[in-house]
Amino acid sequence: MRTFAHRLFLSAAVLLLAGAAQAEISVTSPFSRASAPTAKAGAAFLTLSIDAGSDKLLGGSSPVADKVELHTHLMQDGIAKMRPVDGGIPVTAGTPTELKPGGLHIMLIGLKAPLKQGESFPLTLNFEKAGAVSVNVPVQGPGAKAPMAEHDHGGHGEHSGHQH
Ligand SMILES: [Cu+2]
Repeated sequence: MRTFAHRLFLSAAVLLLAGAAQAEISVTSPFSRASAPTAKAGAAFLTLSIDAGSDKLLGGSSPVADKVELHTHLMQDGIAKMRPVDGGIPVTAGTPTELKPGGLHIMLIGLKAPLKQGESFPLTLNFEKAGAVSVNVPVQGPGAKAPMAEHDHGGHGEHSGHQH
């Protein structure tokens, strides 16, 4: 079980880091959007925070895509365009870094299968100091702009599929 071994390794790594009083990275509110059957790319959004000092997100990997890139949106001639981020995404204590639709995001390039609403996939993020941090990313509706609220697990599932 590669995944299990991987988790054990991560736990051990986290314990070692804690022992050395290293800053700890938190990845919260991850979400992705359902992709069209023919889509070759998808995106993931999440919030990064660190309890002390600073670190930098350098890249990542996921079994659902050939390649994971860090992107941002820039306005060019009045049109929002995606660009790969140069030099990584910094995370500083006290200021959570939000990756969200229309801004910084994690691009999943070369999707191996469509992302389906209600499913989730693993994503490993690589940080300059903290190394690999894994999260599970739930897939929401195609127009989702934010992760589903914690208290909203039942009943309003359809709501996340609407574009407002
Ligand atoms: Cu992108």
